[in-house]
Amino acid sequence: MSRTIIVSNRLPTKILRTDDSLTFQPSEGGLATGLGSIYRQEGNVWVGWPGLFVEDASEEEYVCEQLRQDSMVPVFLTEAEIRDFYEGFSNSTLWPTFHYFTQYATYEQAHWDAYVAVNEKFCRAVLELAGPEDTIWVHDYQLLLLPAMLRRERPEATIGFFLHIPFPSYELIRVLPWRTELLEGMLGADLLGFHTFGYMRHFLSAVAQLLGLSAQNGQIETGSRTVLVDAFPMGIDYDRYVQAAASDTAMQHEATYREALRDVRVILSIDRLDYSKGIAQRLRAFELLLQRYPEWREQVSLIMVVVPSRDQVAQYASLKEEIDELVGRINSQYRTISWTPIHYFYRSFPLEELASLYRLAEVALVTPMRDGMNLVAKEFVASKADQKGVLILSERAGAARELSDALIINPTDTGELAEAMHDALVMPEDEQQLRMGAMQALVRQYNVFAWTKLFMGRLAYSKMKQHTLDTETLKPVVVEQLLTEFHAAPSRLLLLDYDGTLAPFHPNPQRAQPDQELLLLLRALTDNPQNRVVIISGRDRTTLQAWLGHLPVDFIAEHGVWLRAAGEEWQLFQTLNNDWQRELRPILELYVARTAGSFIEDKEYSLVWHYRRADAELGAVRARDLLNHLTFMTANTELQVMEGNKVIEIKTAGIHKGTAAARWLATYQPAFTLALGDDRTDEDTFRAMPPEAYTIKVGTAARSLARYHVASTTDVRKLLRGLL
Ligand code: GDG
Repeated sequence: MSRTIIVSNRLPTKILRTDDSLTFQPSEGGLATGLGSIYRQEGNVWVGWPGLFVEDASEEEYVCEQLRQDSMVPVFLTEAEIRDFYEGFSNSTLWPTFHYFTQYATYEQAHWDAYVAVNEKFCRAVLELAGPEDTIWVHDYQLLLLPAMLRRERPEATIGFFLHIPFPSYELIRVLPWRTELLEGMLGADLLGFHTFGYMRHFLSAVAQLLGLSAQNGQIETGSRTVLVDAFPMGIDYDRYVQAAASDTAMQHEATYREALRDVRVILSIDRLDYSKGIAQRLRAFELLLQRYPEWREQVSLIMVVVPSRDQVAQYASLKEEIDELVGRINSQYRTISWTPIHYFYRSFPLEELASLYRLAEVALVTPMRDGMNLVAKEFVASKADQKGVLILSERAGAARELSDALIINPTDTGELAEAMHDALVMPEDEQQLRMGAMQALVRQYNVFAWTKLFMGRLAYSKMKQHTLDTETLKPVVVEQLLTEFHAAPSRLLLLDYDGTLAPFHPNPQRAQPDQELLLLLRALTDNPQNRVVIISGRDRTTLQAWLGHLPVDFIAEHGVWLRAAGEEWQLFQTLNNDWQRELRPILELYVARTAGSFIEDKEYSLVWHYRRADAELGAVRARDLLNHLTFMTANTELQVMEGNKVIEIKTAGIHKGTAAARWLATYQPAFTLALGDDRTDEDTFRAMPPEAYTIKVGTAARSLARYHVASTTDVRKLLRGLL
């Protein structure tokens, strides 16, 4: 039976050591509350840290056994790992960077090393559990490297990844010394989920800028797989909050609080202790409300719950001091014998007590500086059975994208926030109900079950899509068959594309000259008189001649325009003219001027605009523009506009690698044919091949006419070495 293995840093249960026994408790935090309701279904398992340092093997065994009964598998971490991996890299490097607090970020090599090591530890734990049919769902910023680590061991596995915090602009990501490894780590997944389209856009931009991989419709071609990227705003277990708010316990608590508060109106805020949550700014705004509108004094109190979190990280300890100091100052200044402005709790509450606070409050203040989603906002909405109450929500919480009926504010604008509190307190009941009703409909429908279903559905779809678009991977059995046929054949034709096939791309095409290994390989292949090696390239003949002309290889240059058999003269495929270059070159020059880093390559019978060195996103935009422009200019002419790998080429229609390759096939009538290529222009070669030929696409597995595919130029060379 296939099941889902959920992997996150923390298990949804935390284990506390009390005197001489261990107690198991549900852990707080968005992920635990969100997925806690669903993971137990259908034999699923949750892998993560149980929040305890085990003392000996027997305790470890006991914990494993207890957790196993609740479908959990612990990954035990040491104190040093928690210090360097969790408090260090996760919470002092990634968390501040991803929440736009780079001033708090540290960059410690030892923390990075621990991050790699702990991700590996998780990898081993998952591999031990996961069967080939299982789906692995990795969560959050502590495990960014895990998808690629799993992929390395299990190339066929189904792996999803969801990021619960914001994905920041490329400008912040680029600051990280380990940015490439982190992005590559994430790309090991088949599906990458984010809360909002904004985060997803930032991720795609970072991948384009830093890894040079562009995306279309949220699909990234990594070279070996297509990775789907999408936005899935996470929901809550709606009914659970409705029921908790309606429970007897919640109502009893509410009654007790109400009695103590008398008729004072309540504004509520609930967060983990974190600088991203805007707690201090919120306190200042509340103070401003009391200054600007003295009539609210003794009428309104702020109940502020701050759940202790990460207090081992220095920044959190000083934030705690700042909050303590602010609350003390405001309370001492405004309080009266019978009224406390701020009721401040630095601890966590059981769910029913939390629910009673949601019931009690007329206004919820959810005003983070940055927040991936923020589930408290949705829980407040779900708890309001009578639809009375107002949500004040930061525009920088992911939830603001959905909850547009909240009062949306900029959390740094203290004045705006104070005004929003006032507006909320005077909002007519029918307007409150209208807004709350609309938000409830949304939060009810897009609950955590819908979220999981949507994510899992897309993950299955991405896997299915990979398979239907795939050319078959060149597996060892096929290689064996290929070698047998090759060695048995008296004459063999090898049609080899150059860039991206024999040699990797270089930002400057003129620097992609063959290395020693390649030259020796081609020399050895041509030493055997049974082999005919044809370099079939879009490059100009001068370059090919200069780089490889000393070898007894044949050439098809400029996409079939120029041909040369080994030891003979260059000849044109047919008589051609290039007068059109005079008219079209100025257009390309315009695009060079508008796109820094792009340039023109002149060939005798074609023109090429290269944009590999341009800003990735700008390059893609300009390429689309130029394509439209040229399609218009070349309509009803004998010219053809082709899109290659970060190039756009104009050339005479009807002459391509395929027509030229067909000439070689007709002349030599080889007993064995192998064609290798990486981009669209090589599809013409593949199309011209007889069905028994071995056609192999290099790079992405996306749709190709080739029968097989290999990942990289390294694999190509390995295959060719096998022919020696
Ligand atoms: C991360 C992202 C994203 C809080 N106090 C108590 C308590 N809680 C529960 C809340 C809520 C959860 O903790 C907090 O979730 P948030 O979403 O507000 O924030 P993070 O923990 O920072 O979570 C966040 C989330 O992941 C999910 O993707 O929304 O943006 O930062 O469920 O109710 N629960 C109990 N007692 C408390 O005192 N029982």
